[in-house]
Amino acid sequence: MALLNILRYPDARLHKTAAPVTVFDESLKKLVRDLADTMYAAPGIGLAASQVDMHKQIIVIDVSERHDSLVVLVNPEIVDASGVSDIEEGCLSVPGVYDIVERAERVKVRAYDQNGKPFTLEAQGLLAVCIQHEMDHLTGKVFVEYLSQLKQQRVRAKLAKQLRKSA
Ligand code: K1U
Ligand code: ZN
Repeated sequence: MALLNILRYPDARLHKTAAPVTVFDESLKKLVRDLADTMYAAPGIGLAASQVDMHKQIIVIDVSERHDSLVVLVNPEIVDASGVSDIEEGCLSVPGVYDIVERAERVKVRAYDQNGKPFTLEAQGLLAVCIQHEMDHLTGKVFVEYLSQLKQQRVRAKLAKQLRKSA
């Protein structure tokens, strides 16, 4: 089991765009296992490869209480979205910050699993919000960037204080 280092906002590497996966090999399966182990250990309900400085289109999510429903999305694409959700979000790259972002309530996602098998997933509620949050990471967007400038300034000040305390 390997736990990966999660980048902290405002690290510039969080703003890189992830490339599609083209080869479904053993190293991809290992990265998926490491991402899942890192997510469960954090603990979190989702993790995008971008957050561990691996700029490939890979996401792991598990919103179950028993940690027994891992969803792996490789090269995900939202093909349908509807409704409006206002679930409070957190982010392992922005520890201690929670806020509401307007997202679609339901999404239909097309993706591949770690073996290269294509599938379609229909999600709603927290799973749908988590998928949208993690897909934003793949395009270099962090959820706090949806917040007002004032809130973003406060987030940066809070994170800078956390950093000073831990130094
Ligand atoms: O950093 C991330 O992208 C993961 C993030 C995912 C997420 C959470 C809530 C709404 C949208 C996306 C997290 O997992 S933050 C931690 C968290 O939510 C949590 C931690 C422990 C137990 C339950 C939830
Ligand atoms: Zn996040």
